[in-house]
Amino acid sequence: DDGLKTSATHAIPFSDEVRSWMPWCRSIPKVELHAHLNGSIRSSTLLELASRFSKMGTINFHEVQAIILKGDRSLTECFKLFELIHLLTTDHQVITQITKEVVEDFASENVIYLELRTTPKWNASVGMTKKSYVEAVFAGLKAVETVQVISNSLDVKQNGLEMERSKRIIHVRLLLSIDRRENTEAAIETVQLALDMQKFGVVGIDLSGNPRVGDWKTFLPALKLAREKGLPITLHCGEVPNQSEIQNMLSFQPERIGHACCLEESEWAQLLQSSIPVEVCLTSNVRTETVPFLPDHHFASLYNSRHPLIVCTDDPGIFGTDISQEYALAAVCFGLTKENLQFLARNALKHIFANDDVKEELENIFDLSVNITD
Ligand code: 6MZ
Repeated sequence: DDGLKTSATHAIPFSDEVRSWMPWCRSIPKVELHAHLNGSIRSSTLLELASRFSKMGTINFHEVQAIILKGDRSLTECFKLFELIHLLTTDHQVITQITKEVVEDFASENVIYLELRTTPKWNASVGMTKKSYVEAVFAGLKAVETVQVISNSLDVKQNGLEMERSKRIIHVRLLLSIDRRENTEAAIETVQLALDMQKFGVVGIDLSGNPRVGDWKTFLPALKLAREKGLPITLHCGEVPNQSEIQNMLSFQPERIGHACCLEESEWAQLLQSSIPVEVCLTSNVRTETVPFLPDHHFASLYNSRHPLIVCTDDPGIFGTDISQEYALAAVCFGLTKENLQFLARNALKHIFANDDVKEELENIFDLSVNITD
């Protein structure tokens, strides 16, 4: 199926052209660095879960179905949907299942390195702690069937990659997210958990959640702890206009930022000067109306300034997109060539949080594939 997942709206134009780019965009190896686990769930799985919950009388299936299938949604509606999704997924088995499916879906788009981010959650009623939540995510990585998942360097040594050379490989690492609704203590708990679980494949910290909620000062102690311990950080920055926060974030010099939509001129200059790589999420920004019209997206300015950027999906499940489609949109809206896209895909490796061995291995895969996909 080479069809576009989203119906074209006035904000995302040129659907025929985008469609024609899809097979090629799918065929090249890619790196995904900004994808939220619960935002990447298949709609079919969400509907299945909704049906299960409605049979128990907890929710009304038709109401939930209407919400899930709705196309465009504002940023506020988006966070309402996340509350609903979390209601359906707060259970170890479900977390394991969705992780497995999400990794299989990224692998089917030829993603060879995935940094998946998720907010560790606790829920006493199902015996869930932040730690057991993350363990359920790792169990999902082990359950993947369609490709061989490598999530840490021990995997490579113990499992002997040679055994399964017939299967394609995807490297998956986790970022643990701090939700902006959390207090300092909860944020620190997440950082400590990330530190404890580095050996299993946690490689960094993300700050995300409703950008209209929470205060920079609340998260700073946790972020400083991560920094002190050498854990890389990516921040959702400038999803809404909030000058003082944007300035604080840029001055903190995180290893990467996501979005960077609502920067004033001086902040924009600060960003360009900083060389902090930006995770760009085209469809997400347009769907949530943080960027009104795709061809006006700041991708163009970043790209033309040769600022490091990474094409990412954000929440492919809820925005009806996938990483190949994001590359196709970039090609069509900003007039990029195949060579430009291949450069972007390979260049993303420079900004991964996994170690240099992984980078080198993946660079080889890219270089081998260039001849095949020309
Ligand atoms: C900010 C977002 C987001 O962590 O439960 N999340 N945070 N901006 C966005 N742009 C649309 N999209 C997703 O995945 C879902 C969570 O990721 C964050 C929100 O905190 C959301 O609840 P996990 O796996």
